[in-house]
Amino acid sequence: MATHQLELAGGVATVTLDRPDALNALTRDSRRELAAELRSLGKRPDVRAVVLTGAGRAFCAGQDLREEAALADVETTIIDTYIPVIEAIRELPAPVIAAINGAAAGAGLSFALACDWRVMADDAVLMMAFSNIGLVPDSGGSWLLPRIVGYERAFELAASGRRVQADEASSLGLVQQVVPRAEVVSTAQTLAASLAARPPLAVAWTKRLMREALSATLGETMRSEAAAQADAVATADHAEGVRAFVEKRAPRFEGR
Ligand code: T3D
Repeated sequence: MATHQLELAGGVATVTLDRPDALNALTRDSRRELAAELRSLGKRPDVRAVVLTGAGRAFCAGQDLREEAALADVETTIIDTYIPVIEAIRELPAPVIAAINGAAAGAGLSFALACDWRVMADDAVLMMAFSNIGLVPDSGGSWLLPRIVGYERAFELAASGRRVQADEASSLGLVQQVVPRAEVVSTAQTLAASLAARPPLAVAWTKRLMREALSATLGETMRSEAAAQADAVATADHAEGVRAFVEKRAPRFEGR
């Protein structure tokens, strides 16, 4: 049985984790299938934005604590099945928007934090659940969280394992929008559609530049920008953008 669903509409791919009876908790298979799906979407020029969400009342409860194989060879499991999901989100050229429809806990929260934008349901909770069961953050949680909220808040959230409600998540900058639960996916899809109408190469290169800048120097970043700008200037979308500006009309970007 499929562990997620995929819907494509107007350049927007919506990936829905689909194990609602287990709060979309992650199994080896579900992680492998999700990483493969995201990598495959990354190769499709017709996919210009991705929404990641969960079926039922949760976004993702992290590792499925009832999966029998869970504790076997954890280091290899993390390297082989968790990290590829995070890397697929980060390396996907199109923006990835998390539509946090319900609880996001443990690695499920790490998946959301790896996304480029987060929309959260007003009754959802975020939880660095790892320490509640004697574990440490994984799937990039130790790297992502301090970069979003600063070291002290990240440490407190991870060490306490407490629930973070939507208003606090918003004030900490953990999520960018809070909306009623019934609107969380449509809000993310509307934003995704607006991003899908933007010049896809410029958006993809902007994502890459800013991601890389998080662990690069100013000098390195400015040189990467210069190289990317040389590529951007040569695109048909740049020519179309300038033409549309001069002709006072909306541009039509084709991704080349
Ligand atoms: O081993 C390795 O691979 C290492 C890597 C680990 C990565 C990780 O992600 S570790 C973190 C694992 N996740 C958690 O510890 C989260 C556990 N869940 C919760 O804290 C809460 O359930 C939630 C905050 C997610 C939601 O709370 P709430 O109050 O809305 O729901 P609930 O009543 O706690 O849970 C509802 C049901 O879902 C319940 O089952 P039941 O009693 O109705 O039969 C609960 O056991 C089940 N459930 C929730 N989370 C998980 C789960 N079942 C399996 N695995 C889960 N992670």
